[in-house]
Amino acid sequence: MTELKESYDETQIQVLEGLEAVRKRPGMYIGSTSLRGLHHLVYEIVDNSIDEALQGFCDYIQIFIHKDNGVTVIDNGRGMPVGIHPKMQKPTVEVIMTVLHAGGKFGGGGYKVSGGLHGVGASVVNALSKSCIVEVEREGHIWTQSFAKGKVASEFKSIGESTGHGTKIYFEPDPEIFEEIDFDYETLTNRLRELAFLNKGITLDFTDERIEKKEVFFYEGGIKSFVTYLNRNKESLQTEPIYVEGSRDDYAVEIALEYNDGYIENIFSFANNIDTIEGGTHLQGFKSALTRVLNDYAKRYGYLKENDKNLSGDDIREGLTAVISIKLSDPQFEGQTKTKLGNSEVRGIVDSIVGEGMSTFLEENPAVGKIIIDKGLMAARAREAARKARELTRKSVLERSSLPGKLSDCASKDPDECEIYLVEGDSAGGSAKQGRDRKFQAILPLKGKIMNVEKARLDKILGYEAIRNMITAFGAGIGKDFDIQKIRYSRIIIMTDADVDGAHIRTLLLTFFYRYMKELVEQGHVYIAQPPLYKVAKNKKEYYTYSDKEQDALIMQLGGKDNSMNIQRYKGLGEMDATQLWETTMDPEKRTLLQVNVEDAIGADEIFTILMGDKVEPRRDFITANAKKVTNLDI
Ligand code: 28F
Repeated sequence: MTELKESYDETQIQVLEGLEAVRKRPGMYIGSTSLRGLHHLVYEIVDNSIDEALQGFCDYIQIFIHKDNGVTVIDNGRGMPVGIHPKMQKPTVEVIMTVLHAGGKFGGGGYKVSGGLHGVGASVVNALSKSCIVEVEREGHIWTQSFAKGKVASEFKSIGESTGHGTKIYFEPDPEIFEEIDFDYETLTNRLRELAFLNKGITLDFTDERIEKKEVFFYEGGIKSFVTYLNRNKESLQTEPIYVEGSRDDYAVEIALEYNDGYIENIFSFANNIDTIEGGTHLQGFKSALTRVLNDYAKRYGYLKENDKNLSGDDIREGLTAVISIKLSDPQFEGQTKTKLGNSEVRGIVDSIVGEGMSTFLEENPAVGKIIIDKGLMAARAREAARKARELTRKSVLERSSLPGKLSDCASKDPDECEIYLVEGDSAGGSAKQGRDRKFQAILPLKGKIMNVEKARLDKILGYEAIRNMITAFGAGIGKDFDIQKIRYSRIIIMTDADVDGAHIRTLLLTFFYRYMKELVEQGHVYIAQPPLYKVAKNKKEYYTYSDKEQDALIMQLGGKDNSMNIQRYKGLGEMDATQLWETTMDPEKRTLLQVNVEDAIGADEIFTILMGDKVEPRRDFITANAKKVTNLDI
């Protein structure tokens, strides 16, 4: 046996062990085997095409979801190299598809952006696919090789001639691995749209053959178009977003920003096309540059006098929508979910690029400068009022004795087992109080209308008793002071009537939580109680149903409507007595709760803006298009 042969065998064994490991513990490589992990497969492959595009060799990517949930991705790049890999002594395509981490660095120079959060590439997708076929057009030929569960199923060979160039990968997710293999149209289009925004000039052409739908994403303006898109349902204060780009060494920075007439700060940051939900040094650099440049500008042009206090970062970011995108060759991701950019050198780079770009813009566009500074000055005045109001609530939160009088607290003080019902109206509140298990269930009746927090600042919101009561009862503060560690209940349960008013209050509450106690929603602490719609009594037996569909089914089951049957339709919680409310809606053994989750912050912001914002038209469109979703609160 020659030495070469021996090392070949060794690498062969390593390859098998590598992909075996992926199949044994898929979660380690793609996060999970749920829908999220499934979609990750598509992102891995598309990211490889995007990498090819970022190096300047590809501008068109097609994505197909076939009827059986097989996926094809095609790009018009150079095509994977078709020669023999010098070190591995086998076709490079086979190496890319079967060796874990192969292709980690693409060529020289360019950013290896690939891999979403996990950066593991095509071999992982191959390992987790029942079948996978690669086709490469390059050097006058069409080349192909196929695989099954990561193992070679056919040798790499030419199957014809072609003058084209590019890479095509077909894969069929392995149902032995994934809990579900049904791709979600919205999830895919949202990510593909985002990729098109983040990589201007690239066309992402998506076809879902299951529903015969096609969408093409292409944005000449890149993240500038992204900001326009994010603000599309808001009243913008500018004619177009401000756009700044620049690069230092291996770092390419782009930012786009636009103010709207609202009060919400909406900044999305990305590093190598990955959504850095937890922020990081690029975000810090952006914020510090923006605050500095705008204060300098305000001083220089007399908006702020010599002795005036500077505008705070929060003042300056009120009503700001921005996207920050950085591409770098060695990103360090930190934080709980590995979505925080850690590279310390990035802070100064982004700060200096944004600082220069923004200064130049303001000098050239004083009218926009005035609008932004005026907005910041208004925010500063309101902030002072809000600070005073917040101080008051904080004091009352600290003194346990001053829990709201309306609150019927539970006996337990262990947040993990405690829950609080937010109940619409005093009479339902009374039944809930009587019916509850006071060991772990607290009741807070909410009287009157909750205000629309989307249209007001914190100081005004705190003027509402219902809001103050919630803040005090929860015990975790609000807004910037909100600290989820201090929360007194692990489940916040909204219990409203099953009518339009109930739905309205529910939306208002959710908006409030999302805007001012975001972690509550993000970490799944918020629930919607499901009171029954009907009670049916027949032969001394009582049945409760929770939807019209369930009701129809029950009546069928009971042999159809007749005189011996008594049907009651509940119009409000107040029509149930304490026992009924407990049995149908509050008893953990019997109730169903809808957990509110906000997977996608961009989508969530959009829904709240549409539902609660000023523009009537998008709201009407949204409600008609999503009538079902809204009632299910499937946000
Ligand atoms: C449908 C998915 O995977 N596209 C790809 C390329 C192009 C090259 C490449 C890929 C070189 C050193 C491995 C071509 N010519 N689409 C894709 N397009 N991989 S994947 O090279 C692989 C690396 O180690 C390519 C010259 N250099 C690179």
